[in-house]
Amino acid sequence: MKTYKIVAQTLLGLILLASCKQQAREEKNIGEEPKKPNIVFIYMDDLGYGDVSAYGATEISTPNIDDLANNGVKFTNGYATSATCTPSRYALLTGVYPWRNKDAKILPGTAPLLIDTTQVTLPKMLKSKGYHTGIVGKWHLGLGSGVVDWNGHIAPGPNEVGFEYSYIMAATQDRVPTVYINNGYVDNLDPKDPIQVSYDKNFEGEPTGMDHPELLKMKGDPQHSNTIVNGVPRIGFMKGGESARWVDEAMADTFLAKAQNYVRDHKNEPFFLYYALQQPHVPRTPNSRFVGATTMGPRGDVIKEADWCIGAFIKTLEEEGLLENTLIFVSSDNGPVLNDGYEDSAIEKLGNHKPTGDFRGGKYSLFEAGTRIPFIVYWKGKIQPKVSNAIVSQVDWFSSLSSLVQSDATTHDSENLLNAFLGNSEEGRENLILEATSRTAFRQGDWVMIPPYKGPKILTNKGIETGNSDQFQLYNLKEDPHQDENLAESNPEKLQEMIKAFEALRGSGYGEISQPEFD
Ligand code: NG6
Ligand code: CA
Repeated sequence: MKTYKIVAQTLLGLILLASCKQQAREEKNIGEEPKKPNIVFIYMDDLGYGDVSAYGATEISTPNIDDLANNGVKFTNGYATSATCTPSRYALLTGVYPWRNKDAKILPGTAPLLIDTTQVTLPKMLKSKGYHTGIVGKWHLGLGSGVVDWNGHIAPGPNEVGFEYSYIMAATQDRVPTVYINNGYVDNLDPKDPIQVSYDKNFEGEPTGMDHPELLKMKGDPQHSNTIVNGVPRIGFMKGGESARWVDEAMADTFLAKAQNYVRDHKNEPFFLYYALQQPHVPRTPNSRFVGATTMGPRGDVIKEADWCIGAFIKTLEEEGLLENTLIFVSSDNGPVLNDGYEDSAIEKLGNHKPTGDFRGGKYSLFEAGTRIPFIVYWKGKIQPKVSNAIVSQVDWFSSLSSLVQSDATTHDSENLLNAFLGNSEEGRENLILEATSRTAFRQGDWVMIPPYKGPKILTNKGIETGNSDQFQLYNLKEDPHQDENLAESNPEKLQEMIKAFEALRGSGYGEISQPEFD
């Protein structure tokens, strides 16, 4: 009986002590500045609107992305600024529409840095507000300022435009150099085996996919048939750097581990992490754990792999006690493509899966599927789950986050849509300029206007319609999301109104551009 009394008293004491401490903590918070949330971008490469089960996919399930979509704000009118990678990433980091910079096109692996080092960038802005800033994954915004020596300090690059930590691939998984770059230095490089890279000509004695098809585990088209690395032929030529070459099947785990370590290393300060996954861009090389995870072959399997990585990454935030204090954006740099240069049976094994959802076009296209992508904002405990139809663009992340951290940095193109992103408002943009391979189109309200452009109407190998036409095109997305009925002739007033509003923002001369061939 006595022992029972002592235990009960001790327990009561402990409870009282705990509640006093809690009260003290709460009191201390009154009048304090709100704590800065960590900010994370989870950015996929070529993931389509219809590739995610929360966005309607039925033939593939993406439970970890779905968790974020279903417990955050799931945008149905969310856009990448461009239907290809480099321009979208440029806009994301600068808050400037990519068509304002004529060099913001798909870059070779040897291209110089596209962002001016004096330019305001999202990571610089966050850094000025006390954030630590890091990038892990795909860069594709150019490196250096001329001819790069891959064996020395590779700069300027991410570290010169605002990132304090960078662990990147230079361009794309299908382009040389096929090495990771750690804060400006090629990782695991043996100085006795220097790297040389060229996009003009091969190095003597180096086998290419063209001359040595017997060395290939995956066949490429002529553009993807230069230097062979790990049995995969690439775009561009490379020699040396054997110990530094990445293993494609380990790339997802490599980037995930770097992203997780970044979180652990910086958990005691506000951080911004741009985690740029490589999937499902070509070459699709799932880790053996995911081979056969779907019936769709490598494209489906790498989507499962990426979804798993996202789950593992979120778990790390949770384990570190950071999930309630981290604002997470999940999206993709452009729409989907099946055949993008390698024979990996993406078309043959597609089955009933619809990567574009109900939209027309795909990567490289001015039709909706080029730029309408999954767009999710998640903040555990702070954002009420909702589906939002507000028109939002990744170019708006800059000004919205600037507002969140109470910076006064804004740009002409980037709108402060913080309330929409946090699910507190349905108000998005009134209009938006869309871009695909340097051509531009205009969305305003429910309407889209595509000016006439020269060039192929369809990329035949890919089966993707480009949006090119001799005529103006006008669609009402509310009634006709698949853009089947061109209303330009039947509604000339609306067409003129759209052209006028577009030209007021874009200027004239936009019609001179024609689409380069991507087949
Ligand atoms: C194209 C490549 C394509 C892909 C793309 C970049 C050819 C014919 N096609 O030029 O395979 O690498 O560039 O994709 O070379 S992106 O997602 O980075 O924009
Ligand atoms: Ca891409």
